Amino acid sequence: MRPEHPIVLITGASSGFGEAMARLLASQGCRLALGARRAERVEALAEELTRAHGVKVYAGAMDTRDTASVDAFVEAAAAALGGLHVVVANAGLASGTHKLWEIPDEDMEAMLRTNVEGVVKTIRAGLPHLRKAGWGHVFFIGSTAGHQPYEGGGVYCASKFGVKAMAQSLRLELNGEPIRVTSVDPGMAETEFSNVRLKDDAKARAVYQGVKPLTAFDVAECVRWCLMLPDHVNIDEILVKCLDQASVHKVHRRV
Ligand code: NDP
Ligand code: 8X3
Repeated sequence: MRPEHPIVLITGASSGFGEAMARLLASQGCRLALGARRAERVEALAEELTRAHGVKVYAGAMDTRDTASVDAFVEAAAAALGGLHVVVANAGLASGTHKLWEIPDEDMEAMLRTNVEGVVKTIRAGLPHLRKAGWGHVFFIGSTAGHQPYEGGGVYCASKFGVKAMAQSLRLELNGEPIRVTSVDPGMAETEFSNVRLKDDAKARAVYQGVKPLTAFDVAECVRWCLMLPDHVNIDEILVKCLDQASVHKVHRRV
């Protein structure tokens, strides 16, 4: 049975969706483990949330591309919090908008290692704790890019199609165990995502010009809702876009 206040581990909690999930779930009384490479950000967030909501929050540096770093973070978090019920494999990024024939190795490797390998490493480390707890929920953060490819996004889209495949495989593999598997797949949302991808703040702002995009809290709310449903309900996948985005290629702009 789902505990009233599940213990939730979130990767990529230093900004965007991960930070918003931390804020929302702390307000619901969940204990949290927050990881990212920028330790100072997650540590400050942990302090703030503990002060505001009186919940226990473990925070630490971790790099999802590195097995030892992920394993150490997950073990320390579970020890500090008394176990884990939920893993949110959120950390991810896009790097550049190169066509397939021109993408530098560095960008390709950053996306595949973080969005595919990092997700595997996170879930592989977390799952024994969910099994031990006797109840669990694994969240993948996919994307519309995992449903519909677009020019300049070949490798990012491949990584998010990969996320979809992993979520579907894991759900089959865990069938019969008390562990839910959900993929939340957002469209355009204004976070640090485009700043990281384009490495240019003005260009990043232009992505959302004239549009009312999703916020990080809209995506966090999808996670909260799936998590709080009765035990026998599993939301496999949520494809969530802002009203202005009818598809990857059709976005209404007020200019
Ligand atoms: P942000 O850039 O705001 O957040 C990304 C988070 O991932 C940061 O906390 C970052 O922390 C962390 N991260 C990146 N690489 C690593 C790593 N190697 N190890 C640990 N943490 C890492 O973007 P979003 O919140 O938008 O992105 C979150 C997820 O949502 C990603 O998987 C993204 O692909 C996906 N997504 C985003 C959409 C959007 O339009 N914004 C739409 C659909 C999906 P740090 O740099 O401190 O390590
Ligand atoms: C992020 C959304 O459209 O930039 O996954 O790929 S998009």
